[in-house]
Amino acid sequence: NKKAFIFDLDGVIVDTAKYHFLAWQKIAQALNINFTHENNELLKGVSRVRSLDIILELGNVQASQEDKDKWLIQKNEDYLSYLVDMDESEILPGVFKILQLLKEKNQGIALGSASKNARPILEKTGILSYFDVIVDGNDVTNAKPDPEVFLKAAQLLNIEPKNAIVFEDSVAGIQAANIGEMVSVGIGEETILHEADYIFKDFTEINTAFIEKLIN
Ligand code: B16
Ligand code: MG
Repeated sequence: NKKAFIFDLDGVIVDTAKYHFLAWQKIAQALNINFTHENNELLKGVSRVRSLDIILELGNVQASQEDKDKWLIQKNEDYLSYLVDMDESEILPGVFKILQLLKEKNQGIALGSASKNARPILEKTGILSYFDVIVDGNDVTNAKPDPEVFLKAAQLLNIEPKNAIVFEDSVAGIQAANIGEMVSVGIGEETILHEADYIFKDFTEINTAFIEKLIN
C-alpha cells in the first residue's frame, strides 16, 4: 500500500531551533527582554510572526507594526547567516535511513513545515531529492495546530489523510496531525508529546518492522 509519510523540518530532520534561538535572542536583548532556552520551547512549530508576538508578550512590550516588521526582517537575516555553513552533517540521527527505506518501499514522502526557509535548508543538507512534495510556510494560511499544511501535503501526494503518517516534534504539530485524522508520530519527549499515536526519542529508535506495520 502506498502511504504518505509527512515530515516536519525543525526538530525532526534538522535541529534549526538552536539557530532560531540565537537570532531571536539578539532581538530580545536589544529590547531588554529576558529570553531563555526554556522560552524557546514555546516557539517550536510556531510561525515567525507568532514567535515575535510571544517574545514581546514575555517582555510585556508593545510595538508598532512598523517596528515588528523591521525586527522580523532582522531576525530572518541573522537566522539565514547561521544556515550558510549547514551541510548534511546536520541531518538528525536515523533520518537518512528512514528516507532510504521509504524510497525503497515506494512510499510518498512529503515535507510539512511552518518554515519559509525550508527549501534552502533541504538543499544545503542534501536531502531535497528525497521529497516528492514540499509544503511549507509559504504555502499555507493557517498555522499548526490547524492541519492545513499536512492536508495539503497528503492531497498533493494524492493520498487520503487516513493513509498519512506525520512525524512531528511539537505539540501543535501532533495536534494538527490528530485533527487531520492522520497517524501522528511524536519525535521527542513522551511527557511533552503524549497526544501522539506513537512516540520515539529519535529516528534511530524506529525500526523497519514499525515502518512495515504502518505501510500494511
Ligand atoms: P521561519 P517546523 C518552524 O519549523 C520552527 O519550529 C519555528 O520555530 C519557526 O518559527 C518556524 O518554523 C518558522 O520558520 O522563520 O524559517 O519561516 O518545525 O514547522 O519545521
Ligand atoms: Mg518542528
